[in-house]
Amino acid sequence: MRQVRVLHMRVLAIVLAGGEGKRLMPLTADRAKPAVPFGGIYRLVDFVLSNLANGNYLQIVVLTQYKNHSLDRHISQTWRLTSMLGNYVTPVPAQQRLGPHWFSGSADALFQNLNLVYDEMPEHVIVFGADHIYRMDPRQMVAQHVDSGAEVTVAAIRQPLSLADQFGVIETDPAGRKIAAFREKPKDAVGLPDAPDQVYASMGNYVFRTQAMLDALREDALDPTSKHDLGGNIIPMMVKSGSAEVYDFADNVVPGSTDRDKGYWRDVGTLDAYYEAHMDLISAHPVFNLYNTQWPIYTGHDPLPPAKFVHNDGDRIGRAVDSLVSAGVIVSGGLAERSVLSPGVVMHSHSRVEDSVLMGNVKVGRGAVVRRAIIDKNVVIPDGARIGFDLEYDRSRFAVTQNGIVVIGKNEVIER
Ligand code: ADQ
Repeated sequence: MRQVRVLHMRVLAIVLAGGEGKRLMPLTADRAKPAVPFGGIYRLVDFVLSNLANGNYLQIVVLTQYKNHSLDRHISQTWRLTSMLGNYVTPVPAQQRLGPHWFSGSADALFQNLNLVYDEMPEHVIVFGADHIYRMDPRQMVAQHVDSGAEVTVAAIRQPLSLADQFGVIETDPAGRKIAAFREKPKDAVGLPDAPDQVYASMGNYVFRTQAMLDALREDALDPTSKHDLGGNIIPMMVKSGSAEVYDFADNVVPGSTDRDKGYWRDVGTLDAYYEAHMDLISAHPVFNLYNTQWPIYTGHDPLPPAKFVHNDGDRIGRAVDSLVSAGVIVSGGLAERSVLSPGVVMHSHSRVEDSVLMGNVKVGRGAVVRRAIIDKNVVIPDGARIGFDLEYDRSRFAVTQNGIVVIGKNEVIER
């Protein structure tokens, strides 16, 4: 009965994809954070869009703003749905509809695009972020939201207390799901009663009753002191009015998921988190399983020839082990270990790539060695270069993260 009711609800999905992603620089130097490539062939935005599409929510608008060209192109080319059944995934760039200013925060982005909501007049609106790696069946969250009668439902997951200042932190009433307090990125959070080293963190995914969302956004728009931020202003406002509930991500069951990857969710907001999420993909029993065909992650890329491994002879090795290797890759007498090789990567003789993420068309010269690095598109590593060995030297020319990962930006020219 519950399923039938939920299936017949009119639901509009809005994906917030305007984030600048400052902490992912240089990967976000000329693309929006949700357009950052991930896992060889994907872009970050593909994960949320796949979750919505697999959940059969197929009226989707994607709000973009910052450096949106590659994001708009990716969405328009990859996410073309047949419009015959009224389905669409539409990128909507900031348009200054309400005056000569860009979006000031995520709530302002919604407010400036309310015409999209009026066009559909849905009963409920799903508002999801665009920069997380996870599988989630959004129908289960919508079902709880509809059943409970909440004005807003916020998806939440347990996270380490030490990361509390990166998240919206939720306190529930002792009886369960009602949100008693919501604080955006608090510096003084305390742990949960049953786990003092953990907090309950907002995933930045919300389901709103449409009218409640409209009322809250209008009230917020009139407040000159507001930052017009969903986590900072709208959700705390709705918590005060007493009908905000939490959806526990631990309850979400995705078809085909294993004990190992159930409940997997990564905010890849920093370079180290982005790197670690890649390492989660590559082991023999990955913590995040890209190969779950019951809940596929969709994307699109050029029709490339199959990956090829040559020159496995004498003192040369043309091989990749414990790695993800995309189409169009040529490993010619080089060795890749525990790495992600994106389409068009070429490794030449005697080269080695270890524990690294190589994006599209990276060329690794003869005898070059790359260790613990993220190399953005089109970079050419010269013959004999060594990346990731002398971090002081690397720091003088590239970004090096707190954990010692060397990051080389798109198209950068490298001297040996
Ligand atoms: P943050 O990710 O820090 O925290 P924010 O920078 O607003 O919040 O980004 C949220 C989403 O909105 C991202 O997908 C981003 O791309 C997008 N976005 C940001 N500004 C936008 C704009 N002006 N227009 C369109 N899209 C925009 C949020 C919540 C926290 C929660 C974490 C979980 O505020 O409460 O814990 O997400 O990662």
